[in-house]
Amino acid sequence: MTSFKSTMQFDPSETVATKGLGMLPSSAENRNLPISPPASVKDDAEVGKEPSGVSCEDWSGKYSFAPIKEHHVARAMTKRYGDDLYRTAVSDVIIVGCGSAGLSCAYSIARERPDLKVTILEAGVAPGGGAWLGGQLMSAMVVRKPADNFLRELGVPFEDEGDYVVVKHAALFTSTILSKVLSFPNVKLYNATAVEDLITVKDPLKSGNLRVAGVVSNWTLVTLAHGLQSCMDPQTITAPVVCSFAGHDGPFGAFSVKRLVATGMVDKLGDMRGLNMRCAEDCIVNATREVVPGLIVGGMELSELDGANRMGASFGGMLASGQKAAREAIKLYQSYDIVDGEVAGGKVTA
Ligand code: AHZ
Repeated sequence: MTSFKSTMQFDPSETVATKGLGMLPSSAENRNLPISPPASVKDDAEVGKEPSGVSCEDWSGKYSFAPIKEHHVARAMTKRYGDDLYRTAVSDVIIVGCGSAGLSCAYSIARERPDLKVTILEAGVAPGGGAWLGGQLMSAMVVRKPADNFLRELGVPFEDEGDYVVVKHAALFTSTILSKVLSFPNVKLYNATAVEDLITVKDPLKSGNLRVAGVVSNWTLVTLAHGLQSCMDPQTITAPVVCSFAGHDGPFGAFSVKRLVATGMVDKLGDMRGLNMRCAEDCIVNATREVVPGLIVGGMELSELDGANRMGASFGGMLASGQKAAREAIKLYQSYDIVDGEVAGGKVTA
């Protein structure tokens, strides 16, 4: 604790214990902390001066922001978050997990069907899953052909190595697709938000069957706090189609397929097999499908359901699995008669 300068007056007679705040400075030296501003500000008269009300991009020491009040910021965020929650409570497609497969799916649906409300839920603060790096914390991302076509479509540059291409940094792929996904007006991403359960209802298309009709979610911090306190009731988002790309097993991984087993909708998991780069990617892409009514599974989550091999640091299969899931999701959506955001039956074709 050397450089933190507080505007709080600190009473030297108060100890950390009496304050009850473990993070306050406690040494004698720190009790006489200087009051802001930082030493770099030369003129004390400037401190606390109200802004002129005019924004000015003058780099000669006169840069000044347009005025703001604290509640403007608070309301700018809460109003939009509230509006988003209200609007997406009934979505058209929900995507669970925002790694390379989930992002590829979101991009492909949002681009193809700008009229559909696509809602993504990502448990982590940073969307992107494992696709910020290649393998073993190395930068480059390997993508086997023909998934290079998708990179071309996104405008992600790569080096062509013959049967595969290499993006110089995985983060270049992830930041590019993420920026495109978030720019679509029909996409909402809730990050730091975990899917805690699936909504299951009677399937109007097949009597006696259950279908997945949405997700139950909570801010991830609240989900994790369940271990410490009693149950905290969650939120719901419904949609005629849910696509899950929660990755292979891990603290949060393979979430939806594990839940299918727990609820009896699927007998058991096949469990991801060892690495076989030669066949794993074709297998995941070709098997990406609706696994129970209303739920499409792709990416590495599917390997846990099907008992398929992993592929290691080769990403074409994730991109193409997301693309395939998008096609399946649009096909499914179009096949439904949807009333008030719910599947009421199959579409009657003339
Ligand atoms: O945080 C998770 C990650 O960002 C998120 N996620 C998992 N459970 C969730 C839940 N609610 C919300 N309950 C959840 N989000 O899902 C994302 C999964 O991303 P990923 O990169 O782990 O999976 P992917 O299938 O998109 O890509 C896998 C990449 C791999 S793993 C692998 C190997 O191990 O061999 N090879 C490749 C290419």
